[in-house]
Amino acid sequence: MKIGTDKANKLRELIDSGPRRIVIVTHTNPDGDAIGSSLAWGELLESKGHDVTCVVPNRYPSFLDWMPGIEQLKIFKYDEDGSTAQKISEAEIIFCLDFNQITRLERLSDAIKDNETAQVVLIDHHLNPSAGFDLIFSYPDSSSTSFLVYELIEQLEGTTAITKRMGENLYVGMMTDTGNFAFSNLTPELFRAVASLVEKGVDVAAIHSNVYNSFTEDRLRLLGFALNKMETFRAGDVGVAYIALKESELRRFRFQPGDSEGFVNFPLTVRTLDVSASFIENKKFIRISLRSRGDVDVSKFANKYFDGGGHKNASGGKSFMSMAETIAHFRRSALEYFGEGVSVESSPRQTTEFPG
Ligand SMILES: [Mn+2]
Repeated sequence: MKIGTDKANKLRELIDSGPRRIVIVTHTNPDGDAIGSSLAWGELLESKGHDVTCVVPNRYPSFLDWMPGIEQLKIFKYDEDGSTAQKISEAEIIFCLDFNQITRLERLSDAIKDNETAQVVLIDHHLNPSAGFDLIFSYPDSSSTSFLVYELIEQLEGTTAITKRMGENLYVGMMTDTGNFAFSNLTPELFRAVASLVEKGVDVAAIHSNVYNSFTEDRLRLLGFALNKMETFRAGDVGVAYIALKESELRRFRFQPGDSEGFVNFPLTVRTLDVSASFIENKKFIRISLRSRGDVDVSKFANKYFDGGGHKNASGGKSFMSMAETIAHFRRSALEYFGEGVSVESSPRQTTEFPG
């Protein structure tokens, strides 16, 4: 994508105007893109002499522990001495990365709202940003916020400003948000960016192994359990699968945050399935993740039935109903939305592939 010169200039003015107190925040349950883009953008700002604090609402998954600079991340949930809250209240600029609704950060939302003087800048790739930002870099066509940050830095400073450490962080976001370069929005520009990161010494194989081959035995067994529980049905022409995990089940496998990350992608490895959902229960609500392939749009679906959102092929939402009610609502909604109310149970599809 092309970042408008006017907007780029405004951003340049903002970050080139002497040392500032800057806070970078990202979304709840931060993933590789949230953290990768935050750390890389933070390092760039630090190199320009700013006082930078990167804040996440809650803990990140342990497979990201190795990311360069992650030990300096402030976890707002554990801000016992209030020092992070103070950083937020004193910030002159607040960057919001990889999410676009300030109201969805729970307690951290209030801390940001209470600072009425800071310039609030959005850098994100999710659809439909909310109001309340002073400067908006919203590019839903970008495959990750990390790629967007790469392009911003390229435009503002040139790629020479990107260090190997920043490259490693950006690569994590580019890799994880594209399902290891397998989903949509894979542009020539993205692969050129990857090539330039490799030129800086980023070790693609090592990062892949750090992120994807670092799970616990419990997590692998939980995945096996989840896949065995998978349910499927047809909504018209659309094959739908879902995985539901209750809190008591998660506890049996000593669930850690991030353990269910990616589970929702597995059903789409089945040729006849087009939509996959996961329902992961915690103490307060059920987290819903949705994936689809091709033209099947789970972003609008999430918005219509679960007050959620995201991208066409990857979205999510929350349910405050019980697991049974959530699943019933999901089944009804999927039949209505994807299948115009016609399920295979009542109207079997004609097949000519396997006669007899
Ligand atoms: Mn992202």
